[in-house]
Amino acid sequence: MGLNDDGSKQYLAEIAGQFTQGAEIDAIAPLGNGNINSTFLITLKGRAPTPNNAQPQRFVLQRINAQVFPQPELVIQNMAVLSEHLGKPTAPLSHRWETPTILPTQQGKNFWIDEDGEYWRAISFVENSHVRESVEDVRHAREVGYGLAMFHGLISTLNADRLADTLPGFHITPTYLADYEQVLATRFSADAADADDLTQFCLSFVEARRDWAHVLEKAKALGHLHVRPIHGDPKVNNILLDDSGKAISLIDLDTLKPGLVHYDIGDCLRSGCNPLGEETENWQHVTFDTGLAKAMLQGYLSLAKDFLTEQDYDYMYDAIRLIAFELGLRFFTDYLAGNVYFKVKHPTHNLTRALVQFKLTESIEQQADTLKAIIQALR
Ligand code: GN1
Ligand code: MG
Repeated sequence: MGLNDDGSKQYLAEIAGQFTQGAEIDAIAPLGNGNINSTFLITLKGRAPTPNNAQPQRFVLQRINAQVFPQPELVIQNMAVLSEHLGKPTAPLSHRWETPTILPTQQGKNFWIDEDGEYWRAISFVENSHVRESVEDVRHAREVGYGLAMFHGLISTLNADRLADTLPGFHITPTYLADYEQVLATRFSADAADADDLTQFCLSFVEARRDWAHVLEKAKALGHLHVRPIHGDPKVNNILLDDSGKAISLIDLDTLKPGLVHYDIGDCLRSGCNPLGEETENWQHVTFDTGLAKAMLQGYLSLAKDFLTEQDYDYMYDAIRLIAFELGLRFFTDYLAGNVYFKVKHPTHNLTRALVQFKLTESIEQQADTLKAIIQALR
């Protein structure tokens, strides 16, 4: 059956019922604004919040988009590997930190496949937390950076070989360029003279950065940078805060897989240092805030300096520039392809999103010296 984010309540209740261990459902509500999966918050009847969440009152129900993740069971398997890794005894943490875990079905399985072959899973909900859509101030920026480093630190001892590559090509910019070429060939004549002005702007923008866009993959091939477990999507609204504003969780573990920490650093900064946010319509005025970037990097490096190499710092500026550019390229390609990957609210949504990321990239480029100096001072 087709399902939009409002869903069919009865159908959703049936699916959620697979994970409730007999408890009755009180409420089902859409959660967050993810671009790929469908996510719901389930509240159970007759439960009250407990300190250790032993009998959770709420949990997250998610349908994994199988068009994006060709093997949804591997996404779930990676999360199980992470839970097992985090379950191992370590030195006590200095403050609260929670990582969502998988909740089993009645039959003790990690997911439920519905009659249409869709994969559903339940995940613990981090109580007493809140999420913000954009970075509010320097203190928040520092916490976002700290949260990413906390997560990187926890997974730095996990062997990347234990994680499946759930999304081949994810954050490999040359792969996105190749996809883009293919879509272009089907859309335009050789000179693309038939494209409108905004499309022309995007086409030239990509063209001018085509060679440089290989920078991180080249560094990987040269052995300058090394693959390790990464989060894959550490945007601001995936970092939860407690009431005092401290980072306490990095959620949305769909893209946990082997990669470069640079993908995460770039993604975190492109998301957090864009005060207008990635969904703004006002793309002409998008800028990259280097003050927030400095605070975010300070927060990140306060922990991450322990596991970064000198060469990791050498590619930090490029990473920040590249992931903004890459996301713009992904949105633009999807716009040209007819919006087949990212959920959209209107036909030009992905074009506007691409323009936002390209303007952000431009702003990063204009402030290259400032950013490089910030990174240099923090080494
Ligand atoms: C997608 O679905 P969501 O919002 O968690 C995308 C990320 C992008 C992000 C941009 C698997 O994440 O890579 O950065 O949109 N996830 C995937 O908002 O492609
Ligand atoms: Mg995500």
